[in-house]
Amino acid sequence: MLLPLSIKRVDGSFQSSLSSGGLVTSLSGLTKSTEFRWFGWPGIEVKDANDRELVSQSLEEQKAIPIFLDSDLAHEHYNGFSNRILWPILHYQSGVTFDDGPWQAYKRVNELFANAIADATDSGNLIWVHDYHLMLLPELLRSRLLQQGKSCAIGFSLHTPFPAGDFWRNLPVRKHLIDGMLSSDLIGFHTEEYKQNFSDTCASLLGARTEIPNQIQYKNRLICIDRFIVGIDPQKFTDALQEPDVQERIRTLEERYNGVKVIIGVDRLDHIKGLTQKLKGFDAFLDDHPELRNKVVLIQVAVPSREDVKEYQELETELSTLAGKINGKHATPEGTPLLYMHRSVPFTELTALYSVADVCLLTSTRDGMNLVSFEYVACQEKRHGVLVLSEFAGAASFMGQGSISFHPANTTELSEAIFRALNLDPSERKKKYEYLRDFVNFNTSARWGQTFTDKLSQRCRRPGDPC
Ligand code: ADQ
Repeated sequence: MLLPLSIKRVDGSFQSSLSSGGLVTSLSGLTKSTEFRWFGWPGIEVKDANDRELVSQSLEEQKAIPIFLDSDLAHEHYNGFSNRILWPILHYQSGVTFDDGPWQAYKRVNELFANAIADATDSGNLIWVHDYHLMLLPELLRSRLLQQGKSCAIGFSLHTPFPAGDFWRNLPVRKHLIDGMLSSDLIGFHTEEYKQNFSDTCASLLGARTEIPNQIQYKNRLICIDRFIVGIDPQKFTDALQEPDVQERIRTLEERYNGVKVIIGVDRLDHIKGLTQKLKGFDAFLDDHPELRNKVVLIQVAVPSREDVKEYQELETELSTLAGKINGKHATPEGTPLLYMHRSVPFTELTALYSVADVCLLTSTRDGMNLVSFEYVACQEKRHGVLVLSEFAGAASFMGQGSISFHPANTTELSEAIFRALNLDPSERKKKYEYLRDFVNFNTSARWGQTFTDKLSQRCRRPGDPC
């Protein structure tokens, strides 16, 4: 729903820059191979008509078209419903309270998107809707296009898990949302499991027919569903590693950590990333292996995220406290075992950190895919570092053979997984690494986008054909 760009007012004008996050990473990779226009909220309130024109102009070069929203409406939609109600349900978090106000804002924003996109679209265009913020959009869009006599194929991609039917039922508006999605021609999920959960839910909640794999029949329409492997642009990382400033930074970090094994973690500061579990697991590992004191460091980058939401502020407080306790318990005059960085780091630093790390530790309690795992692999050609990946990250369903898997809430298992990763023999590391490298290099974001849009244009040409 947000444009993949942040807008800033500078000296009476507006400047845009690319924002961070998994969806941005995958869609940016796609710009190499596909021509498209982005529609989305620019992230700031712009009331004045002249200013709106300036914002539109500043986005023209990136082929981005702003959909302007009042800040209260945007806040209720984005933080109120999408991130406080829908996001936790999609990630199996219990204790969510439903409020009608945010739900009305969610509906309104989806309507505003439908109006803007329908007006700007020509018959025959492919429309690709992204993520949980816009689940009602396919239905609203289809009816507006119909009113305007336009015919376009609509695709929808969900970047989060889709939970098992019984969990999804917790949401009072559960039927409206999947009904909205079902006006698409093609719906993409990250894994087979999410796809199957969605299909089962459509059958049980809406009575849709789902006997034929990968297709749903509902309200006299045929909707195709499939799994598409979202990826990154690995070349961007291999190119960055050749840059003199990145190489210099790698040398500095290697000197600094000479004789010390580095574990890296990079996550948005979000409950689903299992950061509390990660820190507790690392604490258990340090308890279990006093002989490794001063020989292992965990560098955890926790990228600030959704800072307007109370639950995220509370999580940040909890993590800083926990990080302090761990260092208080295990630090020596020679050093601290945990470097907890609550900030965004520049791309140069990110690639250097990925490159010098012996292990990448990702502990998601649930995660649609997890692209950090892909990025780490893309930076490890020389070192053959080990990926320790929670079984609850979507990526684990493809990367299992090349990584070490564990249950994030089991601190003993987590501690053992870290120990195993640090002690894996070079031939096994190489074998695992090569498996992951081939997977990441094949399943690029460009391939993901191409596969999805090819299939969507097929639906456009032959809507009644089986999927
Ligand atoms: P995210 O939850 O944001 O994405 P993830 O897939 O791990 O999670 O991607 C995070 C991205 O942010 C990575 O590409 C990373 O490089 C980038 N990033 C991290 N720190 C950064 C920084 N300081 N500056 C800029 N970029 C930074 C959601 C879902 C995931 C799913 C993706 C894609 O939650 O499960 O994999 O979308 O579908």
